[in-house]
Amino acid sequence: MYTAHIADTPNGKKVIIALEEMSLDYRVRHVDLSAGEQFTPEFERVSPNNKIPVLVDERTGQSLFESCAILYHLGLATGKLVPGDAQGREAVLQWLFLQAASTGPMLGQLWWFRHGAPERNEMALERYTRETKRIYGVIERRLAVSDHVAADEYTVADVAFYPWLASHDELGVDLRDYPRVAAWLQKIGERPAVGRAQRKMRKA
Ligand SMILES: N[C@@H](CCC(=O)N[C@@H](CS)C(=O)NCC(=O)O)C(=O)O
Repeated sequence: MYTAHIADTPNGKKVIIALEEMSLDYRVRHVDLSAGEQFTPEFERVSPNNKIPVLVDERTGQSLFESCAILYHLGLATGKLVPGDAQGREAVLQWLFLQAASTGPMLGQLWWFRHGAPERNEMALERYTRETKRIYGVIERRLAVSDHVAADEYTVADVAFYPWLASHDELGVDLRDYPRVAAWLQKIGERPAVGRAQRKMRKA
């Protein structure tokens, strides 16, 4: 049994998608970010960077922070959504790092400057829009040579990118410019585990 400490954000969503895909037993604990629950001493003990998500394995007491580390851990623990060979796993890792280090922060900043900032900031909007579109372009080109982000099979790298790239409307990205991303989003969105995760998130 796992406890997933999350909020309804792309980083929270990807952990729930992975738990559903791997048919694991878990419960959700919602962290109220606007109330500052991420800064309580209790939460800081499991998340030193004061961010969701955190996954706790209730059997062993092990806790993990950083969504892509959580996805990779679950993949190795279950043998699901990670390739069986070392080269394939390293391919997955490089895309997970790219997602966590670049896609999340850049799209996250664009989201904030579009929906959270108290004042309109043209320079920030221009900078993060350009970077966001560049990242959609990276994945568009990637999907021209492979059916999935990291490999020819569905892996945790697809799970990591999915909730971020699915936010295209909120980010002002027109998917007609990225037809392969659009088709990939549709295919993943139709997976039963992804549907279950979306319903779980709405209830969390
Ligand atoms: N690189 C981290 C990013 C986590 C992150 O940014 N979490 C956000 C929600 S999506 C958060 O907890 N924000 C609360 C805050 O910044 O105070 C990961 O992938 O887990």
